[in-house]
Amino acid sequence: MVDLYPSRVSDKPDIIERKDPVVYSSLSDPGPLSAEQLQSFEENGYLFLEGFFNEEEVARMNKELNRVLAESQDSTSKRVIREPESQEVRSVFEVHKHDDFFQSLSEDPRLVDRLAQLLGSDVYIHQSRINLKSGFVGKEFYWHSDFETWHVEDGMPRMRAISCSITLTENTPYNGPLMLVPGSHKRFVSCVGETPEAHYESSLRKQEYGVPDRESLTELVEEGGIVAPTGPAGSVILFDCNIMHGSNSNISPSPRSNVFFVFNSVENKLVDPFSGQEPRPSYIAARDKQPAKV
Ligand code: 6CS
Ligand code: FE
Repeated sequence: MVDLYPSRVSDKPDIIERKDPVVYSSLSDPGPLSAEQLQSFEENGYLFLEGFFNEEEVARMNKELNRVLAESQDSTSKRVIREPESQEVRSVFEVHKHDDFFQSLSEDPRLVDRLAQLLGSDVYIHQSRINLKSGFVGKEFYWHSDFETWHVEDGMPRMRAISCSITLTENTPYNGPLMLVPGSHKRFVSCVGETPEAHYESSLRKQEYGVPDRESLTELVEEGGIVAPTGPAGSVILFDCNIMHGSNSNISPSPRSNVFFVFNSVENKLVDPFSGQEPRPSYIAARDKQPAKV
């Protein structure tokens, strides 16, 4: 299969145009998102749905989050990723498979219908995780395009996936909220450097390959600026797989936790990774609808 988005193959970075649609359905097709929302997603690469879940739902989600966190603290499961400089839990992967509550959340028709509308097909979960970003110790996520990693390391051929981040704590300017570069989803930054073997073992704690060079990032930010949606717990941020994003570390006392589901189109099945390396384990990237349990 031809590689439409080569990355980590040259020692010079490059910015190329997106070769895929952003919204895969027509604005006039009926669906839960309005034509205005679809247009805004097309243009900016993200949608902020403030207060999407009600208070009762948020309280339940928080309770379940704390349960998963307590279960993970001393766990030796590979699905539990620790912070780069401490043993605090940073992320718990594949919660849509291993946890009944988060499984049913990932199947919530209010979410799935919106994702299917944007992607113009049935969808499945490519990756799920809870990100804890604890107070004082939660470290940053450096700037990156998720698609760059999913393409190179997982073999996701086209840009036809969308991330859905559900905020489980209030997102404030102080606790390391998600930052996005509007419009950057229409350009692909081809990154430099070769992927180390088993890169995920370090990248999920601190990503150092598959990140944009400073000149490209500056160009994207000069064009689109940076936004950091803030709002109450229970808000939803939908963002395109190729939008440039990141977040600062959290030195505030309160956590910034979110649950994160990546919906991929069933028309965009994974192929062999474009790096030529072994695919990452299925708890990070589902290679079919029934990934094996870890
Ligand atoms: O590896 C992944 O799938 C995701 N995690 C990181 C730290 N970067 C790329 C992508 O968002
Ligand atoms: Fe990301």
